[in-house]
Amino acid sequence: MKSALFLMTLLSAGISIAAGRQPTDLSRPNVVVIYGDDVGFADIGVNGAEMIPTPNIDRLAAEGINFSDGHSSAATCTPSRFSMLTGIHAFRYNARVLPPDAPLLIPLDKLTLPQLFSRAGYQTAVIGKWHLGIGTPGKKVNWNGDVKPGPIEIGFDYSFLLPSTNDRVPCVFLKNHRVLNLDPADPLYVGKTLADVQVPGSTPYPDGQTNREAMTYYQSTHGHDNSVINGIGRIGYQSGGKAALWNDETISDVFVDEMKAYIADHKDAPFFLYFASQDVHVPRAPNPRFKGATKLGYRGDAMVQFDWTVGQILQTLEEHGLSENTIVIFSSDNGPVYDDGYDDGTTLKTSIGENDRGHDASGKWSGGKYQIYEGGTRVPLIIKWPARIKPGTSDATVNQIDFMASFAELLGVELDDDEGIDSRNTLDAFMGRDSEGLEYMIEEATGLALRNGDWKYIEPQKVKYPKGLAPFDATLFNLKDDPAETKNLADQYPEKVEEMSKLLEKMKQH
Ligand code: NG6
Ligand code: CA
Repeated sequence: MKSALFLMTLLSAGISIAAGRQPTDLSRPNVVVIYGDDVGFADIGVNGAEMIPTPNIDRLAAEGINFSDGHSSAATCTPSRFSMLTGIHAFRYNARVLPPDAPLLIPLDKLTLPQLFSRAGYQTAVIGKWHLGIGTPGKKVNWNGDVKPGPIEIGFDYSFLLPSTNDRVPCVFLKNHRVLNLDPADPLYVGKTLADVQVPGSTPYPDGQTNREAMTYYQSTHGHDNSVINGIGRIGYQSGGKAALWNDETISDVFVDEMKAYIADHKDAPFFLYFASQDVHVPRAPNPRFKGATKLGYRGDAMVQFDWTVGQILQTLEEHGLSENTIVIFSSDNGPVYDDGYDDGTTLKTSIGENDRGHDASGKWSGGKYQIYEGGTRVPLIIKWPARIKPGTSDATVNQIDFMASFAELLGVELDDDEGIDSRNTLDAFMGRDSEGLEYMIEEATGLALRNGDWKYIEPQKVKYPKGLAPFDATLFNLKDDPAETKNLADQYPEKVEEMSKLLEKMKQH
């Protein structure tokens, strides 16, 4: 950051705040990132879902740009969120899906997206699922005191969190540094084993490994058999904190109420809101008012709940007269999964095509969550900004990791060489002015792949592919003719394999 520019940015932002920002200040639009969890490319009507009505998301798409080749940085949650918030590939930090009591993963000395917005004079907030760890490595977090470092320390001015995932303990909300509604007489403990949370004066929840009958909501199909809370088995153990427990069926309502309050309080100054829904991650427990909204049971109904959430956000912006000059981004952290460890009726039936009772959540793309196939990272990506963006569709290759450099460009903030090192300025593509987007793009799952237009090179994998390819084969697909990634062209185009594998190695080094 060049200091003169920094100062200028601060000054101009300060002036516009002091004067009461006009909603027409196009240099400082509000930004709301609506982030879904495990929402697949074709879980939304506008991308082909026929069995799940998503009228609000479809309206958002009609009023913005719907990207056909938009990507999360990785095929699981923690890595994608890490990359979106830092502009750094997760594999550089060995970022994997975090356990419940993991320390903060984002280094405190790295520029983050909220810090970037702060530099430009914004107020920033995160509401929703975090899953990036909280606390200092090697030190146990005291859930009964100040729970940190976390989102506040990496740059958010306000945070209201589901700290890990909805299938991991602790099953409580965290407002800034404190557990919400915690009764000091019933302290909260979190750990890996039951012994960790067997603390005098505190009562652990039933252990699913010895009390499967406690899982009354639905049973787990794999894992999810530690503490059973609200009749649902979780990953990790918890004791105490009973008054602070969330109700799985009202988590979305709580986040929506938080969003409404936040926007009402911050409507007069530019804000960046990262709204991270837990929908449609397991355990899917949509509010009973959505029951039967689809024929697909919990997963489909949770998706309808998420669409309702999106509608609430759009309506709140409208009510405050903020629609015109707010950038709304809708996307997801990774592709879809059907059975992800609970017996909620969602099943993958490969025998009838890769789908759940007729609903193919990744559309024509193969695979989904965890996988290096396109379905793993090619997710819904919609960007709406009525004041500046002409509605339409785009086939440009774009990635969430590039939000940092692109917003830096938009806001006139200069990044230092060591900030957001993997983030590229693709603002023109995000705004619909460039129909190509990225020439090369890394996709991350258990291994890496490199995209170059329709070409996709997948480096030799350590894990077995679901589709019968040998784990150590390099593969090359052409997505134009073969979107489902079934025909390995590596032998036919050895020079393309050579070119792309070399480039991928180089990009890994940075
Ligand atoms: C896995 C969980 C899965 C989900 C995933 C993380 C089991 C058997 N599976 O370990 O249910 O929680 O982690 O999902 O426990 S993510 O969207 O947060 O990356
Ligand atoms: Ca996810």
